[in-house]
Amino acid sequence: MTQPTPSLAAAPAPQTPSVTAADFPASFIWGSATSAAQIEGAAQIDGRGPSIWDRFCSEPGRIKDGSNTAVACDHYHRYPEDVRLMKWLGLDAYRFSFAWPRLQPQGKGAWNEAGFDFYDRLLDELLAAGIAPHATLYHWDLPAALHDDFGGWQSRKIVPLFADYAAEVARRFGDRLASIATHNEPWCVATLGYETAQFAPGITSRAAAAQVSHHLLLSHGHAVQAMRAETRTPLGIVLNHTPSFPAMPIEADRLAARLDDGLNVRWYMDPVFRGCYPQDVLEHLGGDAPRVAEGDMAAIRVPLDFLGVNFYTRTVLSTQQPPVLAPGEMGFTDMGWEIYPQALTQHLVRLAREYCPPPIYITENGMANADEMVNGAVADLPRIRYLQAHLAALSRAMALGADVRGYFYWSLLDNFEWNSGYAKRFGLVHVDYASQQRTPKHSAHWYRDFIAGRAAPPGAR
Ligand code: GCO
Repeated sequence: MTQPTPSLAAAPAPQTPSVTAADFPASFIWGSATSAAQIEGAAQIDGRGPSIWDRFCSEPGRIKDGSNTAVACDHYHRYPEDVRLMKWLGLDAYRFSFAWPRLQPQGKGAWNEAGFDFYDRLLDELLAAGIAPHATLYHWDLPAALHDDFGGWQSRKIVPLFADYAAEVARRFGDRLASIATHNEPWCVATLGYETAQFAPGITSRAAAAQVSHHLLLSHGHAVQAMRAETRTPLGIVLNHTPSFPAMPIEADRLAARLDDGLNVRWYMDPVFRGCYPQDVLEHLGGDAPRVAEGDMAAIRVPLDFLGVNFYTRTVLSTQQPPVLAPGEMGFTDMGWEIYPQALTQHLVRLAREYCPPPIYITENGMANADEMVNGAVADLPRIRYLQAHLAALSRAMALGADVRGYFYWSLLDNFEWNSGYAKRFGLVHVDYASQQRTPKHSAHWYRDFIAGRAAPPGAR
């Protein structure tokens, strides 16, 4: 069945947003997010094993500015200062990821106690500051040994290993974590890592990418099951959703948008919440479709406590030559991504209607901006506008029935933006990589004031 996809012509015009935190429920969680490989540094310290991203960075031409993750924001050593920044911001919650190669350098076998000690200290610091830690198990830094041994995510052998790692984290830290997500953006891992080679490990095979996506999903199901035996903390998965729009109200563009939606959204939502892959995408993949064993789909469709949605932009699909481009009425970010907040409203409402998902967290939303430090200040007005517009769009979605419980701005700090290196800045806080000095941008002040305007909790009224 072909679902109607909204056309550009029908899209509502951007509105002037005027939302405040008091417009959200008092229990709504305000946070910010990071990931291990992007901020920690200390790549060869205290027994951490190499990851596929360390490897990828060392291959000439892979990272636009030739940089690597060896030092990044040096968060491994500066985490107390970073937690102080979070407290100054007034955050309720912080989303971070565990580096698997720091906890288990070979991806199997011995655990690295120095790695567990680091996260132990980080969690203590967060909890002492009254900030709830939301963890992700896999934000792309696969232990390189697993790739060398059997091709990493390409092999089914990784599934029980990931479940073991998940269970160990849940056993050690479950009681101090506010939530655990298995994977971050499996679409990026599979497609950018194994089909387009933009990300580690840099492979170009559609069949490999499809098989990787299945192993990621299967490992999610097995990991959730393994963690349930160890902890009562809420468990879920984080998916990146970039809604697909036809450029013109013509059949060819609609079909292109429908397929793009299948590859990005439904390929992950359908197995997780319905226990099947979408038929149209299976047909599109043909002989490249993944091998699925009996029982896999039931294992993937494990009950979840939350769904994390990462939303940045939309994709406009055009079959014309030359292609019809996204109009960008609200402009484009420094990544070249169109700013289109109304797709967030539309998409969250659609998810609620089509999937009845568990409570949703916006686990990432934010923009890269060509920030400049002038006289010690970063006046990042475009980021403030982006935030305002997306929070207004989120509030509209909630008024229309989307059950969203929290919002995490991406990112707390400027950091290693994968194959863009350090050239793209997403942070609320500016990082001078030479001195490691942190400077809150104007957007950080704005977000701080915004959060401070929240509704008082019922007991405090
Ligand atoms: C993600 C990425 C982040 C990126 C951000 C901006 O989860 O999408 O993991 O690490 O930095 O999305 O591209």
